[in-house]
Amino acid sequence: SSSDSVVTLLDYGAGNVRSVRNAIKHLGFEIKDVQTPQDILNASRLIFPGVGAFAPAMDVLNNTGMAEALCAYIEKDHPFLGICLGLQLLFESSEENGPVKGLGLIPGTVGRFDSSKGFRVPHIGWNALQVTKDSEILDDVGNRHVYFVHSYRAMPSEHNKEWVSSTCNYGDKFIASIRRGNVHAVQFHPEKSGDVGLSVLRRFLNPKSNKTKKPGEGKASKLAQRVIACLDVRTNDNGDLVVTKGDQYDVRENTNEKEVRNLGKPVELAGQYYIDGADEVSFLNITGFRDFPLGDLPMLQVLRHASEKVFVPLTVGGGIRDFTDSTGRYYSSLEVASEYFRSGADKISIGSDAVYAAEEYLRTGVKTGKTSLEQISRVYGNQAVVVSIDPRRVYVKDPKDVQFKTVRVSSAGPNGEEFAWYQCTVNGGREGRPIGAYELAKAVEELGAGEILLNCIDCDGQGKGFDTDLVKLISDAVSIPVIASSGAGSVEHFSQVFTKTSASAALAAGIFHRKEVPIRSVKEHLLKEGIEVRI
Ligand code: 1PR
Repeated sequence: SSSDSVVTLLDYGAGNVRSVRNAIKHLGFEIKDVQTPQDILNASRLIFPGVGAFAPAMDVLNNTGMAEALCAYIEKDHPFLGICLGLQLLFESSEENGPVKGLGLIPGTVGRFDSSKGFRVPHIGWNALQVTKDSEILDDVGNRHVYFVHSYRAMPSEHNKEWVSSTCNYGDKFIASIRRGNVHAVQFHPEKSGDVGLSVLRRFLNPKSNKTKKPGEGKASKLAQRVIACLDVRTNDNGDLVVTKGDQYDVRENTNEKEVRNLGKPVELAGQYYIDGADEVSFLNITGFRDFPLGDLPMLQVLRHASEKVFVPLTVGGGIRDFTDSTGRYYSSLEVASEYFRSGADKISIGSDAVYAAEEYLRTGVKTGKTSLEQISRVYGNQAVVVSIDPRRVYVKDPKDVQFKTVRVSSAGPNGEEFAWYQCTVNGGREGRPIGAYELAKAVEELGAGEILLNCIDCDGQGKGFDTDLVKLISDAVSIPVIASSGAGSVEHFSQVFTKTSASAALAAGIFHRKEVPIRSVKEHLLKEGIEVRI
């Protein structure tokens, strides 16, 4: 194939660059993987998606001689595109588990966002760029949103301003992209930013493409609230993997066959929701607590196929914990999560295992570093780890009757109770545990969770709205983003949860599977209510 359609990709094996591969292929290019430093020097154009943490990345680059080759390649002004950590590594150093020396091509130190400024860290979601220099590859971005997911950022200064091509406001005005000649790097994820992101990659890969500026028609000004489509997945009674949906977690039809509700095929539905404007797509393997996720390969196949056509973040949960299979082979939760990442997941979500980890942590006050939550966030970064909470509302007459945090409920309980706590459950809501959602959320934030997916068994599938008492309790309790889930039945339910709580995202399933309300209508309603959304 002519070198014109070949892109050299530097994948040092730290995590999920499958989505970058898929985006490059989607744009009609072939990939040549870097095997040796010489491959870098021979490249006609090079894409470097940095994934994971700064220090391990620099270790690999230094130990393989790739750091030196990268610097030589960039100093010759050959076409280069760094993504996320691939931008940060160009700087002098980073404070992440640092200070750690970077490639030193751009003056400045990469530092952590300061959550005390009231901005949730990690910075996860769709934000707006202020383009400060003609950067060519950003010509189609205009005022559209692009997807960020990071806790560290590089700051513009007198010493690096010749490099800065765009900034983004999130507490700090940080560097969103750099450009000098043919050398580009972006802090956001073009492979996860929908059609806007694909246009950035297309312009990098096709520099001769039409130069006409088509500024995006969006009205991006700040971090958008996310609307997430969720697909509960399990095998039905004759072994097919289907999208199902619980009614208060009961997924069986109330017919005499009591078959598993079947709402469609996972990959098809995910592709449809991407086209309809979902900001993220989540797959929940709801029988993962008993089947072995790597055993039921279909789930990995679903991810591989979905990530070939869904260019917004994919989260997968269900069954992420240590496991010994029937032959006695032990798999750590890290191995299970790594398999999901390799198959195309950008984030994984942990349910039951996080409850056990939080109970243990609250009992001992000690971080062992051995829980699935701690191990996966240490290797992949906490922005890749979501904790999914399955709470059920327990009304109490008097808060003093329980040792868990209670809220004054907006509508009284069956016996006029004015308070409630939210009991966590494991195994898909089947077993109640001695810990409240409030205590769990604060504990898992300490243990390294990057985001909370907050379900509510009572509201699940009822279509009567989110439990805003619960969402407010939890989103006020932590400084990581909280995704409200369960109960969406109308477009108003989405604007209610965003105006009554500080949820960063709203997730829904049934309302979309039952084709009651298209995702686009939800976003148009939110826009009308003055809520920032990605269009
Ligand atoms: O415990 O780590 O194996 O994870 C299990 C995961 O599967 C958890 O995220 C848990 O929430 C989910 N899960 C387990 N059983 C069920 C079930 O329904 N029987 N799904 C289940 C829970 C939450 C969302 C749902 C929202 C919105 N459902 O998937 O989509 O509640 O629903 P709605 O908009 O239709 O109201 P582990």
